[in-house]
Amino acid sequence: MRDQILHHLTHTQGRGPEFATVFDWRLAVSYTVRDLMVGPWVGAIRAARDQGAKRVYYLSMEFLIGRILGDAIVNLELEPAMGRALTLLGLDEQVILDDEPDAALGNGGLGRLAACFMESLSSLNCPAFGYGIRYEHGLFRQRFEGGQQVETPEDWLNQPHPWEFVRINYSYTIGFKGHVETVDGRAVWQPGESVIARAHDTPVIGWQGHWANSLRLWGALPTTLLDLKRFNAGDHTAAAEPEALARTLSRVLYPDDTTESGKELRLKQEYFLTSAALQDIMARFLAEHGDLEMLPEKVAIQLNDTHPAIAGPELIRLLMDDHGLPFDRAQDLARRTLNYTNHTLLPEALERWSTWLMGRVLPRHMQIIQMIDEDHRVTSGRPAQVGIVQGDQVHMGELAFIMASRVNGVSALHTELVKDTVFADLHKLHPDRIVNQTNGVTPRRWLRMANPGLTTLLDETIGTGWTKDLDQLSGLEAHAGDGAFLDRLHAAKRANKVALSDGLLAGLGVRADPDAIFDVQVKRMHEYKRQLLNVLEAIALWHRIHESPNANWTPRVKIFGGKAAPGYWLAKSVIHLINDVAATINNDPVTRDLLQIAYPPNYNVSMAEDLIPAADLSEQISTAGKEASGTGNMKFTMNGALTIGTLDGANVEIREHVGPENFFLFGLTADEAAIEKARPGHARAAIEASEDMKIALQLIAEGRFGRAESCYALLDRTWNDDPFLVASDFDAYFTAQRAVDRAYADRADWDRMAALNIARSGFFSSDRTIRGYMRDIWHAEPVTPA
Ligand code: 6GP
Repeated sequence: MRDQILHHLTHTQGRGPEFATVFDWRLAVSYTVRDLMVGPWVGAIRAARDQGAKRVYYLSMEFLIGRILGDAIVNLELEPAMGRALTLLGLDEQVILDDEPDAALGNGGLGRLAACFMESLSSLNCPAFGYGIRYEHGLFRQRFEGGQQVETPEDWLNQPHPWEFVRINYSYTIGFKGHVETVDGRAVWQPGESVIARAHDTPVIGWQGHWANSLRLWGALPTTLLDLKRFNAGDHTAAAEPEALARTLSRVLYPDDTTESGKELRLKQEYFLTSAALQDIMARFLAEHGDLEMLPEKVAIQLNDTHPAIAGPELIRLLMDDHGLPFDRAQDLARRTLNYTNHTLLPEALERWSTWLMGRVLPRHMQIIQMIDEDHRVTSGRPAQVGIVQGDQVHMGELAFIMASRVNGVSALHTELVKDTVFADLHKLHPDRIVNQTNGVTPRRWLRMANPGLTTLLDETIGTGWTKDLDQLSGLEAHAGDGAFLDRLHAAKRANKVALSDGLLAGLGVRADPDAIFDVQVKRMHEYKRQLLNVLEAIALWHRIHESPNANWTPRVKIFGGKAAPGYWLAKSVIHLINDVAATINNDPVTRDLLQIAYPPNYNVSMAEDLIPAADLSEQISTAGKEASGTGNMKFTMNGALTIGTLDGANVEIREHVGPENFFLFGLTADEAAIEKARPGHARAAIEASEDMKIALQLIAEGRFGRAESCYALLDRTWNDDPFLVASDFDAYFTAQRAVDRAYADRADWDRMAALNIARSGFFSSDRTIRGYMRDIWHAEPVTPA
């Protein structure tokens, strides 16, 4: 290992050890590890082809991968050899690992789920490709200035990315605009613009290195590099225009989470990904099987939300216009090949494009969409309001549904709500189409890699088998009454808390006592996720401590993390409020040993890997009915945090699995929330009824935490509208938090509950989820390499 690292340092990086920087070493280490991925990778691709296996294709506008090196070391089981090699070279492993920028090609849950799925697909030997866009700039970096979020561009590709292989021979032309002609009775689309999509492959290595699939990300290139005529005429800037135009397609990730952006560039990005992926899929399929009728038998395509929903019309277009199939055959084959996952019910996230824009950017697809819509109307006898094209809008949800074999929700509750709300009419027409696949997360990254202390304890207590069969964690049940085991569990958690306190939190100037409750809410900033409820509780608690400073308070460190979409000013004003409240409370001599608030900026996958293993309490407090599933909630549970949460998304299933006595439940149910929201004056009535809530709002309005003006809109919305029922749930939340205080004070009992949370978290492995997709949706089988 040491020699390989030195070899790559010299021959790949072109550096002598005495001149090498951390970056040089990190690349040399990465190439050394990558070398070990290539064998299984090529073997997997060969085995899938030789055995004529069905392939799974996961189309996603987002892959929120994070760092790759540490994960690859874990999956290839290179520890402790790597540790020894680096010691021999005089290098600090943590410094090397931390040098890698996060691959942040996603916003939040949907993108991180895609990354967990890629890892599980490889760990389960399921032949698969992930298809996405190779954004030059991933999710923006977040800083705080005067407590307010400031965004700066992210530039992970400013340096060589050691994990990818550029495939110049896998390039496809992607057209836009232009017009459609009819030649010999066949439609011929003459695009007015085109770009090249070029493949960049990253191997995704599965657990124990038996299998690796490809994450194939498309970069955009111009069809002509340079307008030479203009260049020679001296107009150098204009000469580069075609290049600049094409490159914008893969330049930036849209920073919206669960909101639709409605921009022409976004539609073009979605089509760019989808068309490149489908052309690639068809090329591979046709090389292996001549017969188009075999498509559904050999290809399963999963659409990660509606972002790639143009796949329906695109696949029909390829089958009709390139391969000469009639519409009915093409549509039938496409539908039997495609599936769609819905990730949110929020109305602002349901993608809609004007027929005008769709017709202008993708004229042939607009025709095909109308054919699909008309065919569906005739064959299903559907009511008028159910169509894809409604008025002058193309509804991508309806399009995805109508063109899918299976439509799935991401938790049991969410799937029922999908049936009852957004797709109620279509569900009645196609009662077997909607199925549930509750989300999961990969235990390799989120437990074995992120929490080495707990991993050692687990390995020593129940063996290492849990890593690939997370249900084996149930073996811990037998130890939940064992004092020595619980002491070790406590010590492992405490060590993570000390590391967090001395590292990230100390860097922020927050004094975090490792024996306080570490209470963590990390996720995108969104009104429905109710970070506002959490910070209002902090204010009310602060006030209560002041009223009786000598009461028996349980010390608490509240930790927030998350980014707001740049245009989402309400979410941004919550960030501002949290930072202002922290500045006041953290320096209060009366309460500072009892309550601290930390909001480290730029929450990302790497920060999650530090925060989650150090958490005692997981905040999952969305308004019931709004969080489709959640996946952070599962990571916390696996790492032995207890949850305070509503009956929302996968919280419902987490509570069922860990047992209601090991979960702090509060708040309205989804049904109750819907009724409460419809009640006129609910916000004001709830506030009037809650002393603590009233005081918290009053302290903000008085300017106790800095300029109150910056909060007026927020206060106004809470008083008059409160669409996410912060006020209605406030007292229940406050009371549940006091139950948490009491429970935490009984250390042995808390540790026992934490142990049971871990022991019963096996269901939430993404391996279980992927097996469910393979069985119920893709009808795909694992493959053994030769
Ligand atoms: C998220 C959901 O909000 C979250 O509840 C779920 O766990 C996650 O998807 C994975 O299924 N949705 C998004 O991130 C999103 O952008 C369009 O939805």
